[in-house]
Amino acid sequence: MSTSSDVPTPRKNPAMETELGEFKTLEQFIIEQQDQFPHSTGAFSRLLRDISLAAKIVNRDMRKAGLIDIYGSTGETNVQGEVQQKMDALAHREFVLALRRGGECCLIGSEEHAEAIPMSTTSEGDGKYIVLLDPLDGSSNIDVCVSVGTIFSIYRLPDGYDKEEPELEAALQPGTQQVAAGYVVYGSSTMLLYTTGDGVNGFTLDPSIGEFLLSHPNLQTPERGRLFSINSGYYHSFEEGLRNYLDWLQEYDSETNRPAKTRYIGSFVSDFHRNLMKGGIYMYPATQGNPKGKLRLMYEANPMAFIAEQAGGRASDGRTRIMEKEPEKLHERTPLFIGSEEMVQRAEAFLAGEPERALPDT
Ligand code: AHM
Ligand code: MG
Repeated sequence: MSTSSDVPTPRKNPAMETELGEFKTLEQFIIEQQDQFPHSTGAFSRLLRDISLAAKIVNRDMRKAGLIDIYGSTGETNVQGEVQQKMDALAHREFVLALRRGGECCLIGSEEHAEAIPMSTTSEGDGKYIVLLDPLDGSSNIDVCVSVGTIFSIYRLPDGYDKEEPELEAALQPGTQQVAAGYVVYGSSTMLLYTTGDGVNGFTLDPSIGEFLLSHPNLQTPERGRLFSINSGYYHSFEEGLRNYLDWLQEYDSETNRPAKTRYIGSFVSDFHRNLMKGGIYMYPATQGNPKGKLRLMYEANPMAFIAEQAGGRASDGRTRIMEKEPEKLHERTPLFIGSEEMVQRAEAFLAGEPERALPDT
């Protein structure tokens, strides 16, 4: 016969509930970071809060895709000549609204808008930041329930520009000038990762309390990985060095843990995020259809390069470090090789026609 002492104590079910106090919220984390800078005005913290708020709204809407009318295209094409999805337009709108309302941003560059958008804000904010973003990367995947994301990059308005009417040139800064960058992946869970140049921290959205909670502090990516992500449908238009690298990855060699494994979702944020966590390389090189690569330097390559480097990884266009490229246009494209340090270095060696080139760590 059972006694009261046999009754099992209810155990916390981590799948159902988040213990308050167990995790720091994004807001708490931002304020703690801000406190390290005694002269900080809090403007940057408010800017991050505005971005995370827009991300939560986009997340909420996306979770209802299929039930409300946000599937499919708007019938318009964006500045790159690509079909604009309804969710692209909606995400763009939410981020612009949140940033305008917040008042800390004076200029937005968005993949979904041909021109840079001056905020001309009348609110209380300082308006000294420039935000460049891809509001919804991989949006053609929404209709089939595949993970998509938002990518953002933050710069300071350089001296000499008027925050009321900043010219587009103010946004054309190399990636090394970023004060912060991050992304949100709307996947099986929703995560926001960002860096301010002092490591990478990841936050997972707890939908029951509507807060991003610090789940992945000081994230580091493996130096070597086993995953490679590329659209190999374009194999025959790749340059010879790249084809040789892909062939090398697929050879059998137990000592170097080959063959590597292919993983390609076709949603850059999701491919990048998986490779960051597990170790791997993402490549979007020049192809016949996109001779300068497909991804955008300012909205996709620079922010992810900042994250990759801060997590111990590497990013280049195959020859030049991404963050050192001088931008000429807001919407310019670049080839991109990004991920685990050793894999990106080896890709660069193959592209240079020197596959045997000693890598610093081998
Ligand atoms: P998007 O920003 O318009 O969504 O385009 C970028 C996307 C990336 O997410 C993805 O990696 C790539 O395009 C896929 O291109 P492809 O279908 O040529 O492989
Ligand atoms: Mg994109």
